Amino acid sequence: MKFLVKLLREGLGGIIAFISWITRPRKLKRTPESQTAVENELQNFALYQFFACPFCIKTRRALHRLNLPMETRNAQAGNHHRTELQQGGGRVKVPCLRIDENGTTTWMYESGDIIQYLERRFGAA
Ligand SMILES: N[C@@H](CCC(=O)N[C@@H](CS)C(=O)NCC(=O)O)C(=O)O
Repeated sequence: MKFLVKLLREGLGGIIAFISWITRPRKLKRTPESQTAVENELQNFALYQFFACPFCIKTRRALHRLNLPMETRNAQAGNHHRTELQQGGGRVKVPCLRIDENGTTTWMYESGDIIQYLERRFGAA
């Protein structure tokens, strides 16, 4: 039964991920210099996520729209990124944005908060 629920959830998530992929929004355009500067900043960022989680799909969609090619880390069971998330952030909940800046690591949970933060920091002024 548990297996069936997992299969259904992941199947549905896969369909949502596919629909989201074929209806991807247009990417924000920056000058090449400004895009390079943004990508340098993104070296300090990573998104812990599951491929088929609807909240992660929503967040990845925002990354695409904001033209933020950020590293994504799979936090599914059995993956070492899950342990990092549990130990660093304090819980396994995705999406979670990890920001390593000025010698501090911030673990930001909640898709709405992550998207709002990225829009404020990297969105069009
Ligand atoms: N309100 C949260 C919901 C996130 C959420 O429920 N994520 C699920 C995966 S779809 C999760 O991490 N579940 C694991 C758990 O709760 O332990 C958001 O918008 O980010």
